[in-house]
Amino acid sequence: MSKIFISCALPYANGPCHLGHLRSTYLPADIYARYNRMIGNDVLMVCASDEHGTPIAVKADNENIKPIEVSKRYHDMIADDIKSMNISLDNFTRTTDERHYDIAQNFFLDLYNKGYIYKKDITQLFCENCNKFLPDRYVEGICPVCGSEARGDHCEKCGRVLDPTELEDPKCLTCGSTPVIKDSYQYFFKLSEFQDVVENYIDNNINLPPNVRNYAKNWLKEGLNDWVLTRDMDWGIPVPLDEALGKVIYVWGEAFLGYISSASQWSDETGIKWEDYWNDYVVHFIGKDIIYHHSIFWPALLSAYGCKMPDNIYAGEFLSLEGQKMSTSKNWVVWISDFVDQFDPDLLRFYLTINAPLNKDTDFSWKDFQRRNNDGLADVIGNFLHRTFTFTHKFFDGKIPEYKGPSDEDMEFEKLIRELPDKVGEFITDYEFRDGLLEIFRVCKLGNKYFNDQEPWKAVKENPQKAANTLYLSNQLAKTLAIVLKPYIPTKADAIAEIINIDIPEKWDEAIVPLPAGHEINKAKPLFKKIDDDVIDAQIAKLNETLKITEEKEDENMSDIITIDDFDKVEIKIGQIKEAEKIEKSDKLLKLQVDIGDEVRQIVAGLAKFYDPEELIDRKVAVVVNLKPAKLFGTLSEGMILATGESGALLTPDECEIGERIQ
Ligand code: B3M
Ligand code: ZN
Repeated sequence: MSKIFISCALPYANGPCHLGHLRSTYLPADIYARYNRMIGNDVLMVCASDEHGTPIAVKADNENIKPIEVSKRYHDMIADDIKSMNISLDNFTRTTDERHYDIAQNFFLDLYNKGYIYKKDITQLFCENCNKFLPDRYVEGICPVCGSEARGDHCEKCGRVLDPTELEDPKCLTCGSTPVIKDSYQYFFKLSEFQDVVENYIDNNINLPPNVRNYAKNWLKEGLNDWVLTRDMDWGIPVPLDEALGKVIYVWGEAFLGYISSASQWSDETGIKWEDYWNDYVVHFIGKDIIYHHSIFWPALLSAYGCKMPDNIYAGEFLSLEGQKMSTSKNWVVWISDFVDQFDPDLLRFYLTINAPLNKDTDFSWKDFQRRNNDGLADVIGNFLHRTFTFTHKFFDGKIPEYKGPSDEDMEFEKLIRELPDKVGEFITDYEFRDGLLEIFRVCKLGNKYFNDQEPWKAVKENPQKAANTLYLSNQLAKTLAIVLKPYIPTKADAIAEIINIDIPEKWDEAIVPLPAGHEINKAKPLFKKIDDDVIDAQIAKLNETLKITEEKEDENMSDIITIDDFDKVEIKIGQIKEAEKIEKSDKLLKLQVDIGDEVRQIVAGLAKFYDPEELIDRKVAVVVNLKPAKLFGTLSEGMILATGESGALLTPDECEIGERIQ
C-alpha cells in the first residue's frame, strides 16, 4: 500500500469556481484520489483558498472594504462549489489561517538564514497621489514587447512576465495618475543557484507529463534569474524580519505552503502524520498557466529548504466556452453554482472528462454537453442498465438468475466484464482519465449489442437458460459499472449500487466478485435522463444575454460621442508661458509657469523632446485649467497644455487675450 499526497492548486479567493477550474484541477485530482482510495492506497488530498495577492487587494479597494472581507466571501463560495461537485478533499483551509502564516514565515526565515534569500536595492513604481508603491496588478500600462494593454507584472496578450517598471505609459490602477520610479529594496530568492538542481529534477523525474517537462525545459534554456519574493503592501504575510517593516511575502512565495499548512491542519485533527504521505508520493494537480511556478520555483524552494520535491505535477490545459476564451470580467463563464442549480453535478464531471484528454485544450459547448449526455450517458449506459433491471424484474422476479452452460458469446462478454476494472484502473493510474471512461463506454456499447443479439425477450420462452445467462451477465456488468464509474460519477455510481442492492462501492476489487444467483435487486428507476432542447436553448440564451449586456456596456464606455455638458466640464483658457525649465532625470518633461489671466500656474508638460525651454517663453497656449493636480517626477502640475501627440505642435492662439475661455 502506498501513501499518496494529492494537492489541487489553490484557487484565488477573488471569485467563485467556474468550469475551467473544475476541468483542469479539481476533477482530475478527485478521480485520481477516489480510485487510489478504492484500490487500498492511503490518500491525503488537500487544498486551500489563496487569499493574498494584489487582485484581492485591488478588489477590496474598489469595493471600499477590507481584503479579508473579499477573500472570506469567495472562500466560502469556493468551498461550497467544491463540495457541490463532490470533490473528496480531506482538508480545505485558507491562507489567512494562523498556521499558514507560521509555516510561511518560518519557511522564509529558514531560507534567509541559509543565505538563499537576500536583500537588494531596486527601483519600483510609486504613486505619489496614493502615496504607495505599486506592485504587480496595482498598475496597468502598455506592454513594451507587444504593445497591448498589460496589467502590472504580466502581459496576457504575449504571455510575457514583466517588471512593472518596464511598462510604457503606466497608470496607477487606484487613482489613474502616472506613477514615478522610486528607489526601494526587496528580498530576492537565489533562484539562479538552482539551475542545475531544477534541471536534474526535470530530466530525471520520469513521471512528469510531456507538457510540464517541455515547458520547463524551454524556460530552463533561458537560464534562471533570481526571483523577487517580497512586496510593499499591507495585504499579505509580513516578512518576518524586523528591518522589513511594511513588506509582505509575495503571494507566490507562500501559496505553495498552503499544501503543507492544509495537510498539517489535517494531521492535528486526525493525529496522522502528513509527512509520511509527502515522503511516499506527491502529486500536484494544477492548470497549465502555473506550470512555471510548480516546475521551477517550487522545486527550487523545496530544495533550498531541504525537502523532497514533488513526484509528479499534472497540468490540465485550458477550457474555452462556446469557442471563446473564458473571461470572468466579461462574465463569459459558466459558474459551478449556476450549473448545479440546474443539473446533476455528475453530468458535468462526466462531460468534462469525456470531452477531451486533459493535456489538450478543449471547449465547453452547451449543445455538445447535451449530445454527450443524451447519446452517451443516457443512450449507452442508462439504456443498458434500465433494460437489465426491468428485464430482471419482468422475467426473473427481480432475482439474479442462474448462470449455466454459457455460449461462446456469453463467455466472450464475461471476459470483457472481468477485464474492465483492470483496464480502467491502468488508465487512471497513468492519469489517462478520459481513456478509462472511454473503455467503460466501449464495454457498455458491447453490452447493449450482446443484449440485442441474445434477444432475451424471445429466448425467455424458447430457451429460458439462454435468457437467464444474458440477464445474469448483464447484472454482473451493472455491478462492475457501479464500481468503475465511482471515481468519475460518484453519486450516479452509488445510485446504481442501490438498485443492485449492494453496499456503496468502496473497493475496486469488489468489481469482479459476481453477484450470486438468487440475489435480489431493487426496483429499476431511470438514472440517466435525456436533456431536452429547450433546457439547453435557455442556457445558450442566458450566455448570449450576458454577452449582449457586456457589449452594450463596452459600447457605452468606448463611445467617442460626448454631450455638450461633457465638453462644458473642460475649462480651457488662453495662457502665456512665462518660465520654462527642464526637469531633472526626465527627458520628456518641462516645468512651466503659465499665466492664465487671474493667476500663474505651474504645469509639467511633455514638451522637452520638441522644444528648448527658451523657445517657449512668451508663447501663447491653450491650457486645461480645471484638471485635477498631479505630481509628475515629484513636481506639482496644475493643468495641461494642449499640443499634438506626435509632433508636440502647440496650439498657438496668438490673436486671443490671456485668460479668455475657449468654448
Ligand atoms: N492561486 C491560482 C492560479 O494561479 C493560484 C494557484 C496557487 S497554487 C500554490 O491559478
Ligand atoms: Zn494612485
